[in-house]
Formats: sequence, structure tokens, C-alpha cells
Amino acid sequence: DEASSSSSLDEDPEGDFVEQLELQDYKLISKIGEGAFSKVYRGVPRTESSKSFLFKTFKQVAIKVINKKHLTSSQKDSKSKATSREQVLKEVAIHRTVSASENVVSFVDFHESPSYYFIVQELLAGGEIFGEIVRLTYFSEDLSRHVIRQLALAVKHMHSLGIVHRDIKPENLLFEPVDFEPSPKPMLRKSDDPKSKQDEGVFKPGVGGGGVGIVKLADFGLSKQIYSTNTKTPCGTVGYTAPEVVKDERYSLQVDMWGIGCVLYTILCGFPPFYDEKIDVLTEKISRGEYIFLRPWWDEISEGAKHAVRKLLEVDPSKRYNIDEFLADPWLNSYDCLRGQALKKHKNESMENVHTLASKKKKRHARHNFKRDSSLLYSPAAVAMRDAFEVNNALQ
Ligand code: 3AM
Repeated sequence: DEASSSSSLDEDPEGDFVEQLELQDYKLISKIGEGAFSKVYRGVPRTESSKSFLFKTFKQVAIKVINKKHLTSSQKDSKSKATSREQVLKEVAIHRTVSASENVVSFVDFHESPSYYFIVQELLAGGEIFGEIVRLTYFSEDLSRHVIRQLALAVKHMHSLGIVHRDIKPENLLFEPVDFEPSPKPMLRKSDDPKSKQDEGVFKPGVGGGGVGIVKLADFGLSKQIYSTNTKTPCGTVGYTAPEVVKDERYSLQVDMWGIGCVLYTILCGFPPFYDEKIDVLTEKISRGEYIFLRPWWDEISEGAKHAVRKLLEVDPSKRYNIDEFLADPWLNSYDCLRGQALKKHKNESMENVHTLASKKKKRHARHNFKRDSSLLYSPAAVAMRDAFEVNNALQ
């Protein structure tokens, strides 16, 4: 019944819920975090289970537990109402499909009990990149490149399958931390010049600021397959499609590029490109692409990085970088570790004078809202989708 199903999870988050939750193959260890409709637990596959092979591959897993009650409750939030069993199954299907990429959080398993859904996935010990932004304030150009390149590879994989993520934001980027010793020597390849190879340090992900290793894209709750992934389908089939449909498909993939642009902007300076407390003002700013490289935060950021941001935050999706164009971007492909480090040091010094307590507070406040409502900040598609949900709900 309703009461017992809620107490099993909501009131005793550290307990052993396996019996109540009918999750025989995994043991839940502790709660990692909470999403809008789910709680995420660290878990281990049970060795005695028939799926013990999982134990070898994934010693620990992250289990997203979705309480069915929360999905069906008639909350005011239109997003909750729109979320349904079909959406959970769709999320699972898409996650399964895109899981092969090294930069996508691996899908492990899916279970359903009378009260819960369980999406079992690989555990990334670092948590969200969002947390790293809060911790470091902003990333060096090297670290930004390291993070954004991996995000781009994940998006490349998804787009090549005709799948659009639609919710790219720092909260949906998880990472594996790495330990590294700061070194006076460049740890990243300085150039492609073979003569400089001897001076090259060993490539260590994360060097350039912060211990961020591998970065993976997560959360496929808003993802959508927009055309057949069957590449063997003769082009003739596509040939019958109306131009505006073909365009829409292409353009809707482009919303992810906008998302990458927002993430890149945010990690480089520490605040998002579009922000306003009033949602209609924010929407207006987004639709006009009204953002600036705010001084002094952007003063020392390279022209190459700014160019990449401009090409990603291009209002016209046909002019916006597509994933292949972005992967070929000169800034994304440059290795300039030393300069990045030097700039970072310089910036830290100048930042101290600039950051009054008030501006710090304002920024924190902005970040707070940004986390709470960031799907609205990131993609024009998310805004459009929310409006569509509202219209739908009004009609029902
Ligand atoms: O609630 P917070 O922000 O602390 O990092 C994710 C987020 O943490 C974490 O669960 C929370 C809700 O999404 N999370 C989700 N998937 C994860 C995974 N595969 C994960 N942490 C590690 N590995």
C-alpha cells in the first residue's frame, strides 16, 4: 500500500531496502544524491546472484531508484505529470542504445518492482562536473578542453545514432577523479611537432586544473530518437521526407550543440551565458542569443575559446557548429597546457581584486538558481518542451 511503500525508501535512506524493493541482484549501500523524480544509490551486485558476472565488470554501481508514486502523483509541476512509465522505459531503451560510447555512463541493468523502477548504471566516483565548477569557481582552458572534448565525443556517438540528448548541462556530466602531482613540465602534448615529443610528459587526464579524469554524459530522461538508426535503410526512404522534417531532424540535433556551448561558456568563467530571475526575460535573452563575454572574467580567455563559444551559441541552428565541425575546431584540438596554467595563475591573482564579497554572493545566488532550474537555461528546446507540456496539460 501507499504508506509502506513510501516509508521503505523515504524514511530510512541508509537501510537495507532490498527485500522491500525486490531488488535481488544488488545491495544498496548508501544514497549518493537526489534528482527530480529519483534517488541515486551506490550499490554492489550480489555475488551469489545469477548476474555475478556483473560483479567482475562493475564492482560498484549507481542505482537510480524511481518511486512510481512520484511519477503518478498529481503535482502542480507539469513535468511530473508528463513523466510516465513509457518515459522511464524510453529512457532505459535510449540509455541501452547509447551506452557503447566511452564517454557515456554505461547502462548495466533495469528492474521494475510494484513500487519502483531501478536503473542500474556504472558508478562515477567524482559525481557531477557541476560540483567541480562550484569547487574550482571556473576551469582553466586546458581542463575546459579536456571536459568539453569528452562531452563532444559522447554527443558525436549519440548524434551518429540519430539520438538527441536535449538536456546537456554540468549536472549531467559525471566524472571519475584522478590523482595527479602538479608538475612544472607540461603534462599534455604541447604540439603535434614530433621534435617536441621528447619533452612531452605522459598524458594524464585532468592535468590543467582539478583532478577530473574521464568524463561521461548521463541522464537520458529527455533524450529522443529522431530518425531511424538503421543506416542500411536506403536513402530513398529518407527521400520521401518533407524538407522541413529533414531540417527539423538536423536542427533538433543542433540543440545539443547549443547545450555544449552553454556548458563551455559556464566552465570557462564560472557562470552561465544566459541568466535572469524572470523566466520570460531569460527566454527572450536565449531566443535572441543575447549573451556577452562579461568583463573582467572573460578578459584573459583566449580568442580561440571565445570563437568556439560563438560558433556554438549561434541562434540560427544551420549556422551553429554541428558536432563534426566542433570536433574539428582549432581550439578544441590545441594542446596548450603551459599557457593555460600561466593564465590560470594570472587570473587567480586578478580575480582576488575583482571579487568583492557582494559579487561573490550574487554569483553564488545565481548558481543556486542555475542548479535548480538549469534545464530552462540550457536549451531552447527545453523551454519549448515545457511550454508544450503546459499546453497538453491544459487541454487534458
Ligand atoms: O544529488 P547530487 O547532485 O549530489 O551526481 C549525481 C547527483 O548527485 C548522482 O546522483 C545525484 C542525482 O542525479 N549520480 C547519478 N548518477 C550517478 C552515477 N552513475 C551519480 N553518481 C555517480 N555515478
